[in-house]
Amino acid sequence: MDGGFFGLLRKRLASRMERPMLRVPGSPAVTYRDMDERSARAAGWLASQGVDIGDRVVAQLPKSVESVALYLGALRLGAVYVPLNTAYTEAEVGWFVSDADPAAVVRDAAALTAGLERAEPLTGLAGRRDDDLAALVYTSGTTGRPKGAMLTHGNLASNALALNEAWAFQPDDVLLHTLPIFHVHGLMVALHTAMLSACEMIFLERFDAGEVLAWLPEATVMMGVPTYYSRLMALDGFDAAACSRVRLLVSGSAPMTAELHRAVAERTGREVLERYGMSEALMITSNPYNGPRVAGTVGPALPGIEVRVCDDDGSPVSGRAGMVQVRGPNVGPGYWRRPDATSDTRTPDGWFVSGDVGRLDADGRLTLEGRAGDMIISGGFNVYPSEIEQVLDAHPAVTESAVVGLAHPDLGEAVAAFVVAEPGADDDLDRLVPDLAGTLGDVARFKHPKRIVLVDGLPRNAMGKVLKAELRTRYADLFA
Ligand code: MLC
Repeated sequence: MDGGFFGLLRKRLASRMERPMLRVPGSPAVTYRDMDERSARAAGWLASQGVDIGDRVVAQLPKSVESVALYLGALRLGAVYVPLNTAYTEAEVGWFVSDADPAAVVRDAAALTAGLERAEPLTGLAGRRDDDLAALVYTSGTTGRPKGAMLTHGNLASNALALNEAWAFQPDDVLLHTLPIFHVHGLMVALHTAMLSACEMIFLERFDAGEVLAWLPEATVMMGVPTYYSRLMALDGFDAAACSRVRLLVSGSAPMTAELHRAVAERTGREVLERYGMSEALMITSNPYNGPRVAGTVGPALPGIEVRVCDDDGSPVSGRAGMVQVRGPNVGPGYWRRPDATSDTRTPDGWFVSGDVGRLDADGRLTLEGRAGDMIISGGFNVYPSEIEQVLDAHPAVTESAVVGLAHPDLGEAVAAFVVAEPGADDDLDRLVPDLAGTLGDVARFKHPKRIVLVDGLPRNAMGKVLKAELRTRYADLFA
């Protein structure tokens, strides 16, 4: 594949360059040709800073026309784009930068804008093959530091083509784009899929339910995490009239409850299409565009992708729960500079072990039933309990802590911490909770516990292991 994913975009867009691409409220419309020129400038700007083919470019930037241009410019130059959540703290960013070992770190939006204005455009495009790296997307793990999930040009291209077809994108579609673009959902699912058909995107910097509702009548497609839909449901105006042009509502990144699925359908006459994916393998399954979208399931594997469910000894099973495994052109080559972690997630016969527990029914539909580890998905962001527990446990007044995800009406799941104080700390208990919150200063705020509960002890099994399931049951209504 000449020119990698950017080359594919170029081919698909060749006859449609004058079409509008991004409509940012209050700014002039950006056409596909404008974006092509901006990406050439971005490539030139990066090259002028010494970025070469294969070099990493770390970006922690607000969502903007310029940050899209930087992403496309990096692809065009053959560099490897490393997007970071804008909520990450200095300490977190410092760690990502040391791991990604980049040739450029772009965090200053004003400097980026000024750089693009000055830069000499680099109009060519680097020769990239399917297996050349295009991006690193950081994900944490149950233990240890975050890992960079590597994605190749072939991964991006195959997945964008599969989704573009499966979801029937047409040039006259208008995508309401309100997701952040530092994760695969907003960047690779939404942006790529729409770009392949030269669609227009209403490009909002962040999700605000009222603003989204105001734009919805102009959109034909929206993508979001379940929290977006539950927040829209809280507004009376979210109804069939607001969705009169909408042909597709997609949900992903976190499980949507069957109840919310039904409520949206009743209110809008549109059945949300739920799909399943992850940074390491992009999109894996999708409910059908034509055909029944079953609430609570994530549908069959996308075309060209295989999904199986295996029991503990690795044998495929059907109709009962097991570990979800994936094979196909969507699966990335592993974790950046972490061959150990890569091989831990591969079976001997080359399947990617997702870490999710699910069940396949006779016609190949997947239903997710939980995760093997205790990862929390809060409002579509992953939070790893061990990261928070380590910080809490380091506090001198804390004997031990356990962090779990509990049902939350807005975020789906929210982070809760259960803390056992040191015996001598009794006098300071009133101060302990705010003090603990303060010690999390180096951790992005979305990961902070929404509640810290002081308890006398943690429930344990006979082996001494903390029973998180029991905490989840006992405190199920904490956020109700
Ligand atoms: C924000 N906050 C969160 C949070 N988002 N807390 C817990 N979980 C979250 N997801 C906190 C902030 O830290 C802050 O806390 C307060 O909420 C207000 O911040 P905000 O930025 O104004 O919040 P808001 O705009 O309401 O954001 C909520 C949200 C956002 C749901 C709109 O989180 C969001 O856009 N989520 C989408 C995530 C996403 O794109 N995931 C894709 C992953 S890709 P304080 O304490 O400072 O006041 C993937 C693969 C796949 O998973 O298959 O898609």
